[in-house]
Amino acid sequence: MNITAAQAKLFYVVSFLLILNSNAQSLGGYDLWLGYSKIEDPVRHSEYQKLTKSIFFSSQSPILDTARKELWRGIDGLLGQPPKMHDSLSLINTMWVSKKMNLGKDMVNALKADFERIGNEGFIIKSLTVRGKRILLITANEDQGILYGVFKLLQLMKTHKSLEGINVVDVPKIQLRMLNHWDNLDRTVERGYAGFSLWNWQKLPEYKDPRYEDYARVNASIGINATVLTNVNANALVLTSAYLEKVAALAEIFRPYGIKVYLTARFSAPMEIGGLNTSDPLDKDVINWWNDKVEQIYKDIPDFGGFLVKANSEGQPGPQNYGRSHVVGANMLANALRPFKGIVIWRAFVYSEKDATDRAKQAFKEFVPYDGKFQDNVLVQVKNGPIDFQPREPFHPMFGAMPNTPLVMEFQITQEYLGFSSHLVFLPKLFEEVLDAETYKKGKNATVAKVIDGSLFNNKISAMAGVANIGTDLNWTGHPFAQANWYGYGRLAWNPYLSSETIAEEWLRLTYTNDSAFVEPIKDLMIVSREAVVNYMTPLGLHHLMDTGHHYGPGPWVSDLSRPEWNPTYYHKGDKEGIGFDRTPSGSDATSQYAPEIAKIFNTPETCPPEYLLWFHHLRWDYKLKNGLILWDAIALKYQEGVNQVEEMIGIWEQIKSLITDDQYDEVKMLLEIQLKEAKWWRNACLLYFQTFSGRELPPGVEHPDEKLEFYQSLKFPYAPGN
Ligand code: GCW
Repeated sequence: MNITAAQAKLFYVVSFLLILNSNAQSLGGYDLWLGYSKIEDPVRHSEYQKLTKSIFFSSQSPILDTARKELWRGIDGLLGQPPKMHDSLSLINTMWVSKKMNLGKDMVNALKADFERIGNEGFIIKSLTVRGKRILLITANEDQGILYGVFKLLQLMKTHKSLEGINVVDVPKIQLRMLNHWDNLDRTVERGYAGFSLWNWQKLPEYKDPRYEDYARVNASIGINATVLTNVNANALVLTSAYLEKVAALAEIFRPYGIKVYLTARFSAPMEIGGLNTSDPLDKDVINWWNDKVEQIYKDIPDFGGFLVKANSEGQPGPQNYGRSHVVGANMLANALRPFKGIVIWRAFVYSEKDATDRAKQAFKEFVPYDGKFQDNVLVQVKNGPIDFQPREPFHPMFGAMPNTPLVMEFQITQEYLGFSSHLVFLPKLFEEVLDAETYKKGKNATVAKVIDGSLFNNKISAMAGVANIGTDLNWTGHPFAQANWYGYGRLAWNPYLSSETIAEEWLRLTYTNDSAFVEPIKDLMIVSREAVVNYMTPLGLHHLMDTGHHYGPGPWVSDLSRPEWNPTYYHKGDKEGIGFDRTPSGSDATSQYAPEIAKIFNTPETCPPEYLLWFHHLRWDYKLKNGLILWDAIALKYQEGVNQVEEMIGIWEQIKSLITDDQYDEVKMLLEIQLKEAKWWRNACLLYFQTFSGRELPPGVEHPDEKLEFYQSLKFPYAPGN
């Protein structure tokens, strides 16, 4: 090495160290689970080095280019030196990355069964012997499969998995794996707790923030292939030419990552931006307007995905404004999109202030009779539970009740009712509980996951949607552990049968370290976190006790809102006698919307799982639970248990201090302290309030509140985010 080269190397090393240093201080978390730092384990390092010494990778498309770039970047980082990549195949290649069409006949024949399984998006990673030489093969039918295969390989390497004899055949079980952004055109994010919207509409289309590509890359790494850019409380302006140009710019950036763009369609757009005097879906001019609009969109965005629509829900306009049904409205849009293979996703989140029956029953009542009446490019999107993204709800009874309509699962990744981005709550535990729930439609073993992936009723199209928790915060999600919810959502959209433990472990290894002294205890912390939030907010089936509007903190006493079902008192129905919502046949009869096998279990308090007890029953304060406690004591002890669980989480976190950087440690520690303070706030406020009905003392083991009820009731949060 001559002097200049040595100097250059020194300069490189020094600047690299400087970057590392500044990363730790100011860019902590930006890389999410995709940081590629050098693998220290010498055994794995040398194994991977041998396998990736010479890579054949012929790329002839934008998506393959993306895959190739990622592979290069990953190996360069993980092994500390860039790989040699070749466009043409030779026997020196130790690794082949190639689509099926570029493989030899013999190999295609040998892998025939696998190729038949993996469809357009699946992939194969295999260790093979070709003419006496070991090679590592990544192959797929289509480009997108190669991209996912590359990400998978890099994840395996990052988590130090041996690639000797590897044989992975993986295919997504759900076709559309979507994010729903509730992002407004002014860049505020409804229920967003991680800064502002990523989409800088003001500077688009010319200014393409590099973060857009980072966003696409991260999503592709977990298999997300669709994104709805705008809020379901929609603004018609996004459908004007000026905005569509901007949408097209984003679509172009996302395309090489296999991600399609969707928009929310405001039903009154023909009037608001089209100059018509009606938006009646049966009006000829309205139909023509949408047809022209869709044609215009596809001119700019040839692979545009379609529309997501919130109609006649919480004041949004819809077909019912003209006396037409959801079916008529959805099918009108579906007709406009069909020639371009676009789809309509119509939300079932409806409840009317004019319907005095139980809100939990309304979506089912309104939508189930429409089963089979929607066009085949319409999907109906249903929230996981019948009320609204509570810490715990039973699964929505619509799942399983509409065999002839593809239903989209809507999960909320952003923590509207779960402590915003201040509380550590690992949501895959919640998602898993819903997906694993038994519907008893078509007999046993008919889980919600099977409804969603289309396997139970043989639906031709399947989808899952997650309301994004992403914003302009440096680490994207506010709480570092909220990244795990984004990651975990993507993994479950790919495979709704994965366990939350598996997901937690993957994420921890990819994000923090492979050291099991860290991974094992923190995995336990994550798993317990979901039950903790249920316990300190809404134990034993209580729900919607959050303070009004912003949903931050407890407000179980709120009873003065214009719509009855916006009041927490509507949900807990606490009185001198007892507490809980009677949804059995003697009450609202919501249980009859479930299969008889389940209704039977829910209908009697003795058989109802304790976690849903007060969801389905109004019980006396001295009702005796199976565990021997009277209801009042059980509620109080659950609130205390939630607080104790957060204390345990802090204890676990303190134990791993030496295993991560100070910045990483401190950030989560501070947030956990907030969580503890707020868990106590929840316990105190709710117990003091419910005590005004029960008139009973707190049982031993429950800490006494340090303030009076009036104090908690006087707290106001005019600037709580996301509202
Ligand atoms: O939970 C409610 C939220 C609203 C949201 C609505 C919905 C986008 O509080 O902010 O609106 O659900 O899902 O449409």
